[in-house]
Amino acid sequence: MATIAFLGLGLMGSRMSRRLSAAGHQLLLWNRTPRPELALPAHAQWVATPAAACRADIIMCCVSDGAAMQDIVFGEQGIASAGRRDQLLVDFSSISPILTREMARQLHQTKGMHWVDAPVSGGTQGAEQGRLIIMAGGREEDVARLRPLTLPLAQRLTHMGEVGAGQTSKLCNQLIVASNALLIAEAVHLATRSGVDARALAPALAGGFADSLPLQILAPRMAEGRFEPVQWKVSTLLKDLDNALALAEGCDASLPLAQRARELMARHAASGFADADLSSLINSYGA
Ligand code: NA7
Repeated sequence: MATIAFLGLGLMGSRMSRRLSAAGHQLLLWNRTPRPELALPAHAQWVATPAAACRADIIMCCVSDGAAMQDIVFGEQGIASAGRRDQLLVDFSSISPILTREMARQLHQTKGMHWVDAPVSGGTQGAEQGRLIIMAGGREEDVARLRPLTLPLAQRLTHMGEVGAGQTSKLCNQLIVASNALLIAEAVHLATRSGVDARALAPALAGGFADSLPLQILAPRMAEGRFEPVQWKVSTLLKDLDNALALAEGCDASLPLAQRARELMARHAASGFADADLSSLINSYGA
């Protein structure tokens, strides 16, 4: 079994690392803020810095955004200060494909390390159950090295192309999730205002053309005003929409719906809901 370093134990990383440990992998764990409340899984030990995590065979990261990846890779005591030739860095975070390509190039040039971007979809529920889907970008041989390690994490890993292609695919996923979440809030709002019990929507629409995992997860929570526990942060979707719009600008793609979703999501985040669950979007509709 490979020794795996896992950096970033937030909502997703804590669940993913627990599944890797349960599958028997030796783990080196690091989180920027110490998290003593997280029970240390079997076969795991804490390390003090990202650099110290580099004694693992493979380094996996799952942090908030591109700035966080820059910190843990190129910051003081970062991965770049201790990484070794042909060591593999796997980034499960969702960040910009443009930044991904730049960081991967720099890490390869200075350290000879290889990068696979492997953002995931499926939320905390998918992470908990090992049912995530992974969209990977990187060299064929690096993705092949990663694939067996993802068995406890994901129902599917698809190799989408060169470094950055995984992140681009994840942005496509997030365009659909963000617009869908906003439409679900509108549907719950319309049902409620017009006198239909919105709690009945998700079971009624199950299996029809409008059905989706977000509908099944978000609609009941919105209808009942249940926003805890946080499963998808509003700020996470906002970051993804920003990255998608920046990518679109660079390749002359037009994304009018994503543009509108970004405006609505930004307004919601600015009214105090940045760290709230996506189900809180219903509050923007006054019911
Ligand atoms: P969370 O639960 O908000 O967790 C974010 C993690 O990222 C958490 O471990 C943070 O550490 C870490 N983080 C944030 N900024 C930094 C910096 N600057 N340096 C090091 N570590 C940092 O997010 P999720 O688990 O839901 O999502 C993670 C990714 O998967 C994200 O890209 C999603 O879009 C998909 P902290 O505990 O705050 O010290």
